[in-house]
Amino acid sequence: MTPFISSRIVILTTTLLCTLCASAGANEYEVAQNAKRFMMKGKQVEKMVIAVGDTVRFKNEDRFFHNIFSLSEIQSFDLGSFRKGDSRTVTFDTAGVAELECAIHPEMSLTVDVK
Ligand SMILES: [Cu+2]
Repeated sequence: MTPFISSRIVILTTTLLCTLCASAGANEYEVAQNAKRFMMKGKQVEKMVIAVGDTVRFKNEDRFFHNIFSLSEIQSFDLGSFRKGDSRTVTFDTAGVAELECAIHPEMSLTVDVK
């Protein structure tokens, strides 16, 4: 095998492995906004622990708009306002703690601990 071909195989293999490890084990969680609370599987949640690379789907189950934003150092975002039945997703790609709030309902907050 020529050095050229073997180095190409190494690059291809590395690329394939990295693609697999990036997708392996990544979970998607659904967090509903219901009665101005964050809910997971029907129970109120104030803090959740996820892994780097996991995605959280936020689904509005209330009859009014919700918004979700984070000013946290690990990940800052603003999902805008979305109506009943609509959802928005966030993939957390940095370890640390993110504090999420709703700009419309200041009493709503959720801590996402990304391990
Ligand atoms: Cu809200």
